[in-house]
Amino acid sequence: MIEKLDDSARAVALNALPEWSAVAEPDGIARTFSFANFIDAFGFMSRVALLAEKADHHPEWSNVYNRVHITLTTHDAGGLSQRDIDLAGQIDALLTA
Ligand code: H2B
Repeated sequence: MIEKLDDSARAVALNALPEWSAVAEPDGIARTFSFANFIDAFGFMSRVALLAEKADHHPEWSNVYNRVHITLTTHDAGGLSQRDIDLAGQIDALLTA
């Protein structure tokens, strides 16, 4: 069973993910991404979808034209877990690749 991160683990993890913010409802982390247009945003979502499926860990997200808002939370843990931190790092890496 995957566990929620404790306060000190959260602090360390968020420090390493400066573009992400802690959110309370659901308990997780969130980031908004902006692109030049809808096609670039949707292409990014496709790449995130492949990462999510590979990890069996799926985002809560929305898309409006060129923006993608992603919240990562772990339903099985009832809140923020290491799976969210790992997926956030992989998502960030898509943008620097
Ligand atoms: N995604 C997220 N965000 N949290 C989960 O707890 C989760 C998931 N659990 N994707 C996975 C699927 C689980 O339901 C399957 C059965 O492994």
